[in-house]
Amino acid sequence: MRTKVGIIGGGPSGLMLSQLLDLKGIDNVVLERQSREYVLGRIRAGVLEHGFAELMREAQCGARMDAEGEIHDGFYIAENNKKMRVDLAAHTGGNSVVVYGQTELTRDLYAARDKMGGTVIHNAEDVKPHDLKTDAPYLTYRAGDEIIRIDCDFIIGADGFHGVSRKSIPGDVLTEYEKVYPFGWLGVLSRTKPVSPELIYAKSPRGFALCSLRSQALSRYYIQVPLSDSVDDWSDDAFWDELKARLPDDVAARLETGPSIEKSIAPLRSFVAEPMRYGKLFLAGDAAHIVPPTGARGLNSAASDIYYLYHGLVDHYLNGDDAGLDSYSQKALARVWKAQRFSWWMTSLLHNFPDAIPYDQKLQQTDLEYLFSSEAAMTSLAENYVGLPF
Ligand code: RFL
Ligand code: PHB
Repeated sequence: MRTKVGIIGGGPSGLMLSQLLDLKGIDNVVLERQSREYVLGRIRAGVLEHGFAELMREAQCGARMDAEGEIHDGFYIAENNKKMRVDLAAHTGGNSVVVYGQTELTRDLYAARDKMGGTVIHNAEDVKPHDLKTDAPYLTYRAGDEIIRIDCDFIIGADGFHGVSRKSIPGDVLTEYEKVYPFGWLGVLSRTKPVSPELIYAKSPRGFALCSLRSQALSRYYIQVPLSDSVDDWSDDAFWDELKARLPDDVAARLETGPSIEKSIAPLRSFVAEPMRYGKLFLAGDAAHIVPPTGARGLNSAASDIYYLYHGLVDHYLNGDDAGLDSYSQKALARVWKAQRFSWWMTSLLHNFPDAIPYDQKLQQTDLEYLFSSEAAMTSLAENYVGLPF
């Protein structure tokens, strides 16, 4: 088989790039290790920044997001039994975010790929990129007993944090920066009415909690838990009790509880791999960088990589200009690091750190007080949360 762009990973990054390239007539193939059902069963992001939503529209996949997603122009930070509102619109010249689940947007991207007759190969085992430093790179994968080869001009590693792409860059070329936090988030999805029309990020002496939503009938809640906890340690009742104990009294009193329809723990980690290009291989999204979910930046950072790559590849194929591809790693990383900084800051502001000394706790308290007393600090939070320009 031969294609122009071989894409490893059929998550949001890989599917979005595939769709955008196809719309420009640039032939590509997506290789996904899992089944479609498995990919659509993962519950992840809920908040999309403006730039991501724009890219969905450019990919001709924005109709359902625009009809069913909710525009949010603010959220709350709760502490000490009080809720304080972050007015995103007022601090960003009217900007906002879209609440629309990653599961739904992935479904929309699959539907768009099907409609255009795009090639997305599922259950592709042992995917391997080869000859990345030559002009004839290729991919292989296994389907049953058969090894299939795909010759490409470029290979895109959009295969998430545990993928094969980053691992195929030699160790002496790649620098990895990592910070592992001493806690995770236990998330619950439930068919209940959300406790608040806008998200609530709650700081509490018992640990962080987040009230989010997927729709007016589907709620998504998270609580900070020690890394040693497992999902089996948390019955639904124990989860609801702990969540209530971390929320302001009036919010806890209104909380509608019900059976969980999904429950999972995600460890919190910050990670960046540099550079994001090795010969004909380009890394994008979680394959190159991940953030703790506190700032809702993960998927949104992936979107800016895809934006730069898409334009770089279009310039290469349609205009014979390689400047965009040559500057990809540098441009993408500049924005990636800003998302890293913001996610680290929001995580540090709102979580309980088991090894914090009283001095650290005072600084954390002061950081929060400063935020709600300074227009400049609030503007900085708001412009990062809605997303810096691509
Ligand atoms: P993905 O989604 O991990 O997709 C990668 C795909 O590659 C496949 N794969 C392989 N395929 C072939 N061969 C291999 N060897 C392969 N290895 C892996 C995988 O099966 C998978 O289908 O990466 P992508 O596309 O870069 O997308 C990144 C986002 O998924 C991620 O950044 C966000 O979910 C992060 N995130 C959030 N981001 C936001 O912007 N806003 C949010 O509100 C938000 N909330 C969250 C989040 C992530 C969370 N978790 C669970 C980590 C909330 C949570 C709880
Ligand atoms: C979510 O709804 O899953 C969500 C929302 C905001 C975050 C992280 C996750 O910061």
